[in-house]
Amino acid sequence: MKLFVTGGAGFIGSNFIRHVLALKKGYSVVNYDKLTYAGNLANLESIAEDPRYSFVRGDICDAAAVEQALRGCNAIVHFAAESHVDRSIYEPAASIETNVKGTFVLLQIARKLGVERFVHISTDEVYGDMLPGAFADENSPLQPSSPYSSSKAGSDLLVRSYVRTYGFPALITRSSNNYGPFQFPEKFMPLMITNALDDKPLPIYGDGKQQRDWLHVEDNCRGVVAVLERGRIGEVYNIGGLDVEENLTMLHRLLRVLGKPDSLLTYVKDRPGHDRRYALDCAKMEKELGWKPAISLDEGLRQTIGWYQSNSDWMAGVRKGDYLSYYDKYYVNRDTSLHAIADGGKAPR
Ligand code: NAD
Ligand code: TDX
Repeated sequence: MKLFVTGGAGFIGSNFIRHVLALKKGYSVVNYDKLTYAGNLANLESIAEDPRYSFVRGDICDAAAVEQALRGCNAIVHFAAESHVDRSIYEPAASIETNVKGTFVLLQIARKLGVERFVHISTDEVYGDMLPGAFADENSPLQPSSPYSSSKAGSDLLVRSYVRTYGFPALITRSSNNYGPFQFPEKFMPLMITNALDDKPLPIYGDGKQQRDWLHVEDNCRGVVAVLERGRIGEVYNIGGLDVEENLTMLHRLLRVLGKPDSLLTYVKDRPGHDRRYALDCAKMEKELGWKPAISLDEGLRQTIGWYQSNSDWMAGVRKGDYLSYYDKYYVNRDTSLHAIADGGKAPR
């Protein structure tokens, strides 16, 4: 099986490539990635010399480049995306371009070249807010709230239309919040862990009572392989950690494992349109594919914190340049920047 992985230099994609090469002897992987701010080849150092692995730098919106790189591959696992909700609120254009148009380009070329299976990686955010106590199953309505989640929902619908209209062999996974090694420190878990390690404030949006379902990235990778190999064409599969926590509770858990004081916690201006609760019903994955999460939150948090503690070089490599200006603009000067967005203008540079 020759796999074409898009976005393989990002957080989940790089974990997925290492997972597949370690566990699936008959697989080779072409990693196709634009290397945006979130793409980092250092994530793949451990397998860079594996003869079953190759890397092509390219944009999924570039049809000619996709066609050239995709030739000879049997299947696609499509991770590439602008994946951060906050950035999609501050600068929505890139999310729409990559997540919607990029997925369209991939579908077109994959159909032209006769790709046998296409796994589209989506998110629980397409379901929008869940009411207290409620869980989204695969038939729940799509009610996305942010430019990011609406662009992902748009790409899911495009995939669905290709299955229905052209008989294209695609499947969709929708996972909850992933955490684990190699996650870029703009997302909750790595941002809080790395700030806490430096005794910097931990910025909680709004009242911190929003709920998220947390999934270790390794469990997600195992789920994606199950869908790739055994999922039914045209189906959607929810992949969640079955562990829904309030952000504040999660922060306290992190602080306990890190041995850091609660006084680091700081309330900051809320994310506009902030979804209150995500929660997934994952019975289909268990019933059809025998998958359920195997890594408990306690174990996953200890392992993840340990990874950040022992990979300070990796952290120093990503927490510089653009990341520092991003942090400055949206955390240090958060009120001014968010007011400017609310006023309809762009935040000052
Ligand atoms: P990430 O931001 O860490 O990585 C995205 C990767 O895509 C980067 O390597 C980047 O360089 C690449 N990329 C971006 N635009 C591209 C383009 N136009 N052409 C080619 N490559 C491009 O993202 P992630 O957290 O690893 O998420 C991967 C996928 O999983 C995304 O589709 C995301 O929507 C989905 N997802 C993520 C989570 C999560 O918790 N992180 C949860 C559910 C679903
Ligand atoms: O500094 C912060 N403070 C804070 O309170 C950050 C970065 C986040 N938060 C809150 C917002 C959310 O309620 O923590 C929660 C998690 O935030 P993110 O890590 O930004 O994740 P989320 O918005 O839930 O989206 C994630 O899960 C679904 C991924 O980023 C998406 O790619 C995925 O589709």
